[in-house]
Amino acid sequence: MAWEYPGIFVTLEGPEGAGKTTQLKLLSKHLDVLGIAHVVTRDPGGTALGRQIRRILLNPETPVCPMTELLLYEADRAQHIEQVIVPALKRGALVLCDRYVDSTLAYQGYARGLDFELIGQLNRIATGGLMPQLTILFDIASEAGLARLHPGGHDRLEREAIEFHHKVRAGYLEMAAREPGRWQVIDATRALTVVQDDLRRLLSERFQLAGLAGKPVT
Ligand code: T5A
Repeated sequence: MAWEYPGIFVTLEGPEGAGKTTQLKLLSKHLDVLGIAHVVTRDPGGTALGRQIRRILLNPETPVCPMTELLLYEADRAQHIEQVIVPALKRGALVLCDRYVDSTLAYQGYARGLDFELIGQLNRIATGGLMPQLTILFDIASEAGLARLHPGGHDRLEREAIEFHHKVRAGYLEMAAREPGRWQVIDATRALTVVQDDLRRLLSERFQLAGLAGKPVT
């Protein structure tokens, strides 16, 4: 499908604790300095409705069946696409989204074991088929990522068994290998500033973002 918007759509993916949120904050500050119009958003929770869905999804006290889980992620996404992502792309902004449809394939498909065809269909229904132009995988071993997170305060997904998290990571690596034109993999185990350099370089190589790469990370 030809790209139909003046904006640019980039998604960040990865296992727990890979550092996506931290990297997006650093990048956003730098984009502000450069005056590049951008929107940082996240899936789930990029809208007011989505923040309510996110609380339900991540609450460790509430059991959620696999199909309910899938449908809640997709409901969040349908709202997010219509209310935030597509309007920003129409305005010509760079949209940087922390997780998107590939998270559903990794978590509900590879790890939870739900049917990939069904997930693909629901992803298309929720998004109208809108796919990112670039997806960056922040790759880290599951144990190392989980060890970075707050001890004792893990959310419902973070509390899954380590085998679940291994499947998530393996799924991501498989998807990235299968579609190298869209995916780029960053080694997320390195220092914050090194990872940030890589992120800026990848964006600059792919898109016309004046002055993004090659400046010291602050
Ligand atoms: N999910 C999501 C599904 O199951 N299906 C779906 O369809 C979707 C969309 C979302 C959960 O929902 C699941 C996936 C998730 O389990 P979330 O809180 O949004 O929940 O989950 P994450 O995106 O994984 O958030 P995390 O906080 O766990 O990971 P991040 O954002 O990758 O990591 P970040 O930046 O918060 O960093 C974590 C810690 O590591 C440190 C940071 O300071 C922080 O303390 N850190 C580093 N330390 C050392 N070196 C570095 N390079 C570091 N980078 C960060």
